Amino acid sequence: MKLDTDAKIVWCPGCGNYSILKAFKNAVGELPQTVKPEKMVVVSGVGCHGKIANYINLSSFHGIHGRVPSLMAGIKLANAELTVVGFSGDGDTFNEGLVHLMHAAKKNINATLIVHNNKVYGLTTGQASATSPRGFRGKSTPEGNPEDPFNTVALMLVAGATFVARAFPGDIKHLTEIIKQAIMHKGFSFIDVLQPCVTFNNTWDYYRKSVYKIEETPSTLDEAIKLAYSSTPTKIPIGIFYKKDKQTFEELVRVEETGIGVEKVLELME
Ligand SMILES: Cc1ncc(C[n+]2csc(CCOP(=O)(O)OP(=O)(O)O)c2C)c(N)n1
Ligand code: SF4
Ligand SMILES: [Mg+2]
Repeated sequence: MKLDTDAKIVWCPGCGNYSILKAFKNAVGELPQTVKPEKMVVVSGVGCHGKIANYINLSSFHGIHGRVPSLMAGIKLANAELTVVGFSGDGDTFNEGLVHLMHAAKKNINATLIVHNNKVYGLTTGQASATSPRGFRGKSTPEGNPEDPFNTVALMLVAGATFVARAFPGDIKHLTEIIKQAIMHKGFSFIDVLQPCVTFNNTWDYYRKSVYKIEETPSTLDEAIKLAYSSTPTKIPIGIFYKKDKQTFEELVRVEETGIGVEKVLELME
């Protein structure tokens, strides 16, 4: 299936988003035939990353800021047969939409979230986000960001995500493999992508020198959290931090299987 669209790509030349787009298209092409592209839905948020929905020839929903995880949940509850992949930004996910993210992970919605974590608000031209490093100088922090960033992987592990990974777009093959595994995982899959923003936070050289591949996925949550906190500015693990089998929210509340009515679903969603 042709995944390209006629839309003109407007990302800055050299933006890490191109590699995320390429890795996703590769992944879709390499998925088992049981995953049908016509049954896939792409959801995107607000920010430079959000335009990705226009560049992929699959059904899509370009949502509002911070609500990608909620849209993913709604789509899965309406039709659990769909394969849902969300693309969101760091500001989108960890500032505006943090609560939505945490609850989608807690519920173990069977969907995949790919975060374009460029550690800056790209579309609004360079403000610090909740993942910007301390000292980051941008439009909103000209003297340097006084705050420490979230440890995004640890946050997702604690929230209950059942597949947690980090990747770097400089290694498209590795990113492709992780996207494939995330999509095939039954449960909430989170991929933190260290995306360079060439215009406001150009981290290509920095990440090329500092990322290293995790040799073996930790077998316990404790070990995964330790690995998440082992990251230093010069040694950043990429790969799969954690993977666990657990019943999904859809399995627990699907009306046709459980007889639970829509009122109960709404109550559980509160
Ligand atoms: C509710 C709401 N608040 C704020 C904005 C303004 N806004 C648009 S994009 C953006 C941040 C984008 O940063 P990020 O999510 O990191 O995406 P990027 O552009 O870096 O891909 C903000 C604050 C908005 N569109 N909607
Ligand atoms: S501003 Fe940054 S994130 Fe946005 S398209 Fe340009 S390089 Fe990419
Ligand atoms: Mg961003």
